Amino acid sequence: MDSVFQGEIHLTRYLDTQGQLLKPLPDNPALTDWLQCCYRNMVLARALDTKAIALQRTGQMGTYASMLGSEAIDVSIGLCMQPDDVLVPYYRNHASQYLRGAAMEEILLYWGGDERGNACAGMNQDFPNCVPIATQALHACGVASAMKIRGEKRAALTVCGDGGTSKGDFMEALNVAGAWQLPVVFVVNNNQWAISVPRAIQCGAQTLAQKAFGAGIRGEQVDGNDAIAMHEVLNRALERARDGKGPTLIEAISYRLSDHTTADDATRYRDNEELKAGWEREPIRRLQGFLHQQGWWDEAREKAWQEEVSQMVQRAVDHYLATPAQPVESMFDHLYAELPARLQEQRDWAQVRAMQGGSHHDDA
Ligand SMILES: Cc1ncc(C[n+]2csc(CCOP(=O)(O)OP(=O)(O)O)c2C)c(N)n1
Ligand SMILES: [Mg+2]
Repeated sequence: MDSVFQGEIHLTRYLDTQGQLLKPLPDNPALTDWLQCCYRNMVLARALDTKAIALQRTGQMGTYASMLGSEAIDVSIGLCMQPDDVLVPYYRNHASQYLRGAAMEEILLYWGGDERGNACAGMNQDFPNCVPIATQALHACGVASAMKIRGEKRAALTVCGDGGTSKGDFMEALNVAGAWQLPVVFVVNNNQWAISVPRAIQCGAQTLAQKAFGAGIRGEQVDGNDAIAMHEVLNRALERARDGKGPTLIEAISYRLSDHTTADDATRYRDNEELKAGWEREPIRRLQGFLHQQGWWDEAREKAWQEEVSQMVQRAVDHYLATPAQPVESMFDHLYAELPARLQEQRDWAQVRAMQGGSHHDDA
């Protein structure tokens, strides 16, 4: 028998868990500034995340999907994409959205159930949050097709979780991206859990990145807790896409340090030892260790930045809490360009009932 196909998946990693370099830094003079900027935004992301959970726990916000543990992935995406690339996110990319122009108070508004948070002026052509698993992978292929047809030097980047890679939508998206050689980058945030389903029983393949082979596209793994590695792998994939060299699937290995969402309690299905091991690998302490060793960050800067960050987040929270609720009929307003008559009728009814101060409980 002749071997007709060989495939290999490479893992990119620069930092060990303490932030020690495992190999020489890439030769890139801009990296010093980039890594400091990345670190500052990872700290900001964590502060926003902590506050968002506190708001939900105190009844001031709705169900929230934490980004605890995926800060290096989300911030690197936000910093590596060009403004005219298009982000097609899932429900855990708040830091990427913030860096691409969403205000923190808008992010809070969305999770507070207010659609205005999903239509931020600063987000340009980026897509809103996608909650139905993996459907966004196909939307990103549509965006990338348009870019290709127009001959534009842009890329679409979409994110999903490890569980999302089991959906037909994901496999169909990889297939069309390969068949049409689309300028799209698929980032899989492999945080090892899909609610209560662990990665080990999610898929029989050794890596999720090798799903790329079936579609004829590039696939690779990266340590998603290592910002230096994320920077390299994302830039390479985005440049290839913009240069017409085709799509890439990036499996970013991370760990979900939080519950799935605030509606979940992971202690019911997850071993505490595993969580403790996850904290040993977390991205912020790792990058902080590295920056300290290089003399690019110190205690004084850390203290000043922590203070600034808590003020920034508090300002966003104040703004969010002071935003008057939308009228009840606004729930119909982002569904159709032109509302069908039946829904228009319901909208009118809701408006009248709200003006009368009624609720759905008091009549039939
Ligand atoms: C089509 C669809 N099916 C089921 C769900 C319910 N659901 C929400 S999150 C989730 C698990 C996703 O896990 P993963 O893809 O690993 O992403 P993570 O949340 O871990 O980042 C499921 C099944 C959904 N939102 N959409
Ligand atoms: Mg997951």
